[in-house]
Amino acid sequence: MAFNYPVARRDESVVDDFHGTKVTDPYRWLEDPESAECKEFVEKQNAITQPYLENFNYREEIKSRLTQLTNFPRYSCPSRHGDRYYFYNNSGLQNQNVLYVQDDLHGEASVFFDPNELSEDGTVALTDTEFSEDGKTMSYCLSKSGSDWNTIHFRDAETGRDYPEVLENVKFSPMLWSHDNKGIFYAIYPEQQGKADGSETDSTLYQKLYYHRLNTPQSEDVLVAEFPDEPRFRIGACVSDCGNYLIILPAKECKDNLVYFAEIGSLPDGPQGLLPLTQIVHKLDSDYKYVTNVGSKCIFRTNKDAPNYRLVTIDLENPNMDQWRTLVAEHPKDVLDWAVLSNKDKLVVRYIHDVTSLLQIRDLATGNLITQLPLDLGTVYNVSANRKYPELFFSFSSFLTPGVIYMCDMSKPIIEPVVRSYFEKNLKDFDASSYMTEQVFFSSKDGTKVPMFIVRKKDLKKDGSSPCLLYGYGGFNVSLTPCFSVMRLVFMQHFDGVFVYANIRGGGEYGESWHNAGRLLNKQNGLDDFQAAAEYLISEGYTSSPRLTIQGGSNGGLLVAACINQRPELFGAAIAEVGVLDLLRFHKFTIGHAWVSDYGSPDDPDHFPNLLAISPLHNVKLPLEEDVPRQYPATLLLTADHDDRVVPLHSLKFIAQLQHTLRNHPDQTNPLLIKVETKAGHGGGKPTTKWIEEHTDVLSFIGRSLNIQCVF
Ligand code: X99
Repeated sequence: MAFNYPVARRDESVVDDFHGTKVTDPYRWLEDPESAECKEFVEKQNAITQPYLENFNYREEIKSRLTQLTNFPRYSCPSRHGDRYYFYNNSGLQNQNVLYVQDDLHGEASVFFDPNELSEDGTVALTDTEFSEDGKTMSYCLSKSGSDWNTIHFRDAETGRDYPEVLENVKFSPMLWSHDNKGIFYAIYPEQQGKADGSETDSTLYQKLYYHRLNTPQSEDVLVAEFPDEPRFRIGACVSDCGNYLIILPAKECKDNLVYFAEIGSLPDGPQGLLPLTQIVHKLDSDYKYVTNVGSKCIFRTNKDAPNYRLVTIDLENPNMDQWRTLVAEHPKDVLDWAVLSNKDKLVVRYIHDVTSLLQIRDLATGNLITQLPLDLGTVYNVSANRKYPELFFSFSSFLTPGVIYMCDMSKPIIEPVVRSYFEKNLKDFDASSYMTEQVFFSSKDGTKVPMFIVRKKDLKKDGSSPCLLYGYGGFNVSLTPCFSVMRLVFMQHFDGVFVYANIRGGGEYGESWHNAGRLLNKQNGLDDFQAAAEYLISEGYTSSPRLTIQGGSNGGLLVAACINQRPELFGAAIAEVGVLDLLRFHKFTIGHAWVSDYGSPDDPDHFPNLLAISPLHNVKLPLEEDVPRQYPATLLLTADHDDRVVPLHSLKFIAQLQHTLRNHPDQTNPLLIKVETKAGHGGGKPTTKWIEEHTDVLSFIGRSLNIQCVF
């Protein structure tokens, strides 16, 4: 099939000089999403991609099967505020989860907040809620079209009525009630010139922390903390469990933060201006998260001198580092992922152990282990705990388990999880018992053992004939732990496919050292791991190159795109979603400047050569080696017009470069396509209809490109 790709103008006059190396950027004009030329480019690309995706023979079957399998009720953990319990539910195909309220855990639940009423197409999402201490008021964030921009609103929990004020310019903000129930601390960015709906690319700088009094206009809000000398700081914060302290945790990049605190408990009328801050962590060299406190003694989770993380007690009245006390020491192998307080004095601690969750209950005073809860292999992905109440809820899921909510009574002498609800025990026409998950540890290029999950039919023929979907991320200390996905079930059942998660370096699966081994000048290690994962799957007969698809999003989109440049012959198809693909310009747009902790900075002469060597946009070349006909795998890029996390220009410039390089290459019969979704962003808040549509596209692309005979 010949593809008549749109011709994109190349402006060879745009040349940057990086430390003496000249780099041409011919598609700089694609960086302006408002220009007519850029809009026309997007339209023309969508116009060739859409028919390709729609003309797959099994598209309708795929879509109806995805819809059918998605249609089961899903719940969140309940949480108690005041005298009532709140939880989210999705009846199956609702675009957005609905927040319900009930008077007791067994009582009738009624709708408290239904985001589906906020828009016809489900593109307005409820992204965060916080209740005041007395449970009387809920503050909540709304975001439109998947943007990171939010507005904050307030609702009276008893009457269900909203307060009049709306807080604007909110992004990456905490939302923290003062314990007098009178208002919240939250963070804003300065008003932007021009558009500020998530379709713009302006750098996000100069965040400030404010205090807002309930039932007053935003214009009267009080500035409580700012760092004018540090424009890149994002101001994380917590109000301590006792209500006495505001703990401020500024971060410049995607790792490491400082710690400051201010006393707020003794301010009778709330903050009146900038709070006097006491700094207790002075260097940006480790992560610190507030867990809880007893008086002035605060417990933090940190990787300071503990790459697998530990819990440390810091006395705010005597905060010198030599006075810090370890409460729970670092485990030699398992990563202490988070800790929360439940029922006065019980710490609930999640560890990552060989990429699955362990859940432990520990004593607040000593840190000693009380019990480890029995769990299947999978992920504890959500917990609801409260220091004031004995109920603990947590949710569990895995590759073949849609979800389970457990409850524990933490006041009992023996703590045992009891199932509160299964999302679904029997998925329609899907026999989970004929599938299995195995974890293997393959050797990467440098001999490092890398874990990977392989999910497959028990009676898989290991003759290389199976389609395989290999997924990775590999960055930012993020761990890919088992989770449930209807798209992957459809791939396994109807494409006779194997689904794989590769836990490559750069992630957080084995703590800071695993992250460090795949970031900055080590970034290539993660790419090598992913390619070694593919080679393992092929050599063990799980699949073969023409049947193998690689997929990743965001940093994982970079992974996929870099891998097709480096090993085009190794993969049959590639799907790079919302990827970071221009590693010489990423830091100039929205929050991109925060990613230099993983990528390094193009402005740094030590990092520039590494970025140039990896950057997908700068490494597209004709795959001609040893006179063997070669081509790029069938490639689909996905992005969206309101993605203000990774702006769409990355994908636009990369597809232009791919098509330019390969359009006249006679061996390139595989398609090189992009789809730009509208009224959508980086992924958060995406309505169910759009997820189903997107997964239909992904499966149709794989099916059609790899010529898969689906079984329905
Ligand atoms: C970020 O860029 C972080 C963005 N972010 C915040 C939030 O800084 O989402 C923040 C503060 C408070 C609330 C919510 C947020 N991240 C997160 C990286 C990966 C991450 C990201 O999105 F570290 F996990 N990337 C996109 C990195 C490259 C591609």
